[in-house]
This record gives sequence, structure tokens and C-alpha cells, in this order.
Amino acid sequence: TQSLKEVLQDVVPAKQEQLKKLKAEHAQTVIGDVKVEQVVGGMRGLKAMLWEASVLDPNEGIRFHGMTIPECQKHLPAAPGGKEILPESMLWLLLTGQVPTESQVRQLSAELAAKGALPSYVEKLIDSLPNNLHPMTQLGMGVAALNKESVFAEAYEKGIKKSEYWHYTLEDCLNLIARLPALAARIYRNVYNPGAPIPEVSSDLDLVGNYARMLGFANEDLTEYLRLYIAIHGDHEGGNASAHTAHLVGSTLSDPYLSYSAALYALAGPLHGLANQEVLRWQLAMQKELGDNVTHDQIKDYLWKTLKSGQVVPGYGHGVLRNPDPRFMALQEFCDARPELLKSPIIQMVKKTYEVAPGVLKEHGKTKNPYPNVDATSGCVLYHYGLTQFKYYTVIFGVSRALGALTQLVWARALGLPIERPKSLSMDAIEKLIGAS
Ligand code: NMX
Ligand code: MLT
Repeated sequence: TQSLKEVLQDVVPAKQEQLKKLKAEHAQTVIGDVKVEQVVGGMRGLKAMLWEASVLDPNEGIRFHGMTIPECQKHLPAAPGGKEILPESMLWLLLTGQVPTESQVRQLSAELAAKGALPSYVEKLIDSLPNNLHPMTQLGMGVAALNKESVFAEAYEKGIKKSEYWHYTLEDCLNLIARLPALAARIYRNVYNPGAPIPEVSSDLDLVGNYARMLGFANEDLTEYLRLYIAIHGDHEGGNASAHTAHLVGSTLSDPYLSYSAALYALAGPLHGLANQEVLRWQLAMQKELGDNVTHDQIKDYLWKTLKSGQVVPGYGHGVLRNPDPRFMALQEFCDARPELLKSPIIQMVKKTYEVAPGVLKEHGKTKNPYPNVDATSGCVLYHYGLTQFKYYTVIFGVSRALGALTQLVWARALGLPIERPKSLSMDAIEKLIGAS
């Protein structure tokens, strides 16, 4: 069985050649223009970043190396006895562009489990934090502190060739992905269930099998849900705020731990990953006010109340998507296949909200995308299975996004990409440029 590193060693030269050819033959070819609205409007739609693992189409959603979510569900290996995509399978696809065999994935799970224990200084650091410090703040601190272990930083200090960067970056990235479950589970246990002993990483379990066990859940359905959740949140091309942050910070040759820690603090914003916490807070407030058996009309009124108070409807809208998010659809299908989930009041409420919110948002007329994004539903299934502490939800997103953000760090170093440094302009400078008085 070829290991992940061996496969990458085969794949890297072809990609390096592809980039060399692009630069040699098309360096001056124009692929877009820059409008003032993009400079002052969050760079929406600006094609300005190389990202290998996935591309987002506004209408059909994400493709990972050309594969849609249903195709990944069909072809990527699951856990023994399970059905959902294993995050290890997704990581393999993102890194290599290839669908792994079952034995390659089992080997990767074993490698990650062997590296999964937290160093004791990080355990002590996390244990020393106040339990009312937001779990995302704790996660970013733990990830940053792990940079004491960075083989890239150590090798760079000693002096290495540019062509060797990606080898050390890969090692750091796999070590970090391996340790995220133990770190994230420790934060959960300290904040919500202090004192109970946390099991050690088991060499017999996959990444999420271990994560669920360390969190303290023994429900195989929840574990399968987490596998799907973590696999499909893994990458969403490069322009989203967390992935872009990792890319920017990594481009300075800051090591993968520091780069991903920075990314986590972008994910922690309510317009980005924190939206899944906000969705649950918003749906529970609706449930408190209106009870369990809400009608569509009551939800419409509630939506208008939110909009009229000047707030956004969390879980709706997107910077790129212009249709319902296929990740939302995949998580809804997980519910549709399980009658016990469909009976859950909170899952029913999310479904009914989806039936009316696009109409209300269209009538409201502001958002360019009135449809749900993944955050509209991701938390309600966790809630149903007893993971009710919604301030924790973005941490799970943070465990997942490492797959894509760290993949790109490996590719950025393998391709020798430079430090990111776009040009900024003042309003006076823009006016001068366009000849406006
Ligand atoms: N509810 C109410 N208003 C909205 C919504 C919404 N869900 N989405 C966008 N708008 C407003 C937006 O605030 C803006 O108003 P204004 O002109 O007053 O500034 C206007 O519609 C145009 O915004 P768009 O161009 O459609 O959206 P943009 O690309 O700027 O932002 C989001 C995208 C995702 C930040 C935005 O849709 C939003 O705030 N959604 C709610 C939060 C959310 O669900 N975030 C999660 C994104 C997914 N993720 O996991 O990261
Ligand atoms: C993501 O998964 O990062 C979000 O959908 C936000 C985005 O793509 O901009």
C-alpha cells in the first residue's frame, strides 16, 4: 500500500510542471478585471488566489478536485461498518487529487491515531484556562502553542532548501490534524463536563471515532454524523475568511500551527463559522417564544421580526453561492434517512424555516442569496444527539477546516508560492486612478 507521502511525492512534480507552464506561457494573460465595487466590497468575485483542492460554483456548490458531495459519498471509503465519508478519505482526496483505497485510508487513520496524543504542556495550558473563555478562543490558543513542536520552524532555523519546505510542512500538517480531536475534546470536557477522565487516543479508531469517544459520546449515529460533517466542511475553496487567513499567514513562512491558529480566529466570527452557533441560538429563541408546533406563518413573522430589528438571519446567504448549499442538502438527507431525527422538534423547525425563509429573504430584497448555507442545519442534529452546548459548535467546524486549509499550505510550499501582498488603495488614490474629480 502506497502511503500518503509516497503518493504526494509522485503527484507534486506534475503540479510543479503545470505551474511552470502556466507562468511561462500565460503570465500576462488576462482572466478578469477589477472593479471599484470589488475593492470597496470585500473583493467579492475577484479571481486572485491559487487554491488547488476545491472550486466553488455559485449554482452547484463545492467540488473537491472535481468531485461533488454525492460523488464523494459514493466513492470515498467510510469507516468499518459505517456509510459516511471518513475525513481521512477527504484529506487524502484534497491532498493528492486521488480517491484512496480502503487500505490506504485505514493506514492513514492508524498513522493519525499514533500521532494523536497532546503534549502535556498543551494539556496544562488548556486546563489552566477559565471555563467561560469561549471554546474557539481556547482552540486557537492550543493550536498556536503546538507550534513548539513545529518541524518546519526547526528545520527553517537550521537552514533548508526551498524545495524541501513541503516535506516539513506536510509533517506539521498531519501532526496538527492528528492532535486536533484530543485538543478539541479536552476543551469540551473542561468546559462542559469537568473532572471526568478523558480516554486516550485509541490506535483502533479513526479520527472521528476517537474524537466522539473523547468527547464522551458513545452513539454510533452521532459519530457517523460527525464524520460526514467534518468531511464536507473540510474545504470551500480558498477565498473564505478562514482558509484565506491560513494561506496569507502561511505565505510568510509562519509554520502551519500559527497559520491555522490565525485561521481559527477568522472562523470564530458570526458572519463565518460562528454562524452555526448563532443559528441554534436563534432557532431556540424562536422555539421558546412560539413553542414546538410552529406554523409556517409564525416562522414568517419571526423572520420579519429578525430582519426588521436590523439583524441577519443566521445560516442564510453566502458570499459566492446562489442556490441552497449542497452541504446543507447532504446534512438534511442524513436526517431524512432517520425517522427518529425527523421527529425532533428542533430538526422540524429548521426544515420549516427552510421552507419559508427564502421567500421572506427574497421579499426583503437585500441578500444576493436567499438560500440556506451549511450552518442553517449543521447544529440541530448535534443538539438532537445531546451535544447541546452550541458555543462549542464552531470548534467542530475548526477541526474540519484544517483538512483544506492545511492541504493548501502543503501545496503552497510544494509550488513555491510567494508571500501574499496585494495592492491597496485609498479613496483618493482610486479617484485619481479613474480620473474622477
Ligand atoms: N439576513 C439578512 N440580511 C442579509 C443576509 C441574511 N442572512 N445575508 C445578507 N444580507 C444582507 C447583507 O447584510 C447586506 O446588507 P447591507 O447592504 O445592508 O450591508 C446585503 O444583504 C447584501 O449582502 P450579500 O452580498 O448578499 O452577502 P455578503 O456576500 O456580503 O455576505 C454572508 C455573505 C454569509 C456574510 C451574509 O449572507 C450573512 O451575513 N449571512 C448570515 C450569517 C451566516 O449565515 N454566515 C455563514 C456563512 C457560511 N459559513 O459557514 O461561513
Ligand atoms: C465556508 O465554508 O467557508 C463558508 O461557506 C463561507 C465561504 O465559503 O465564504
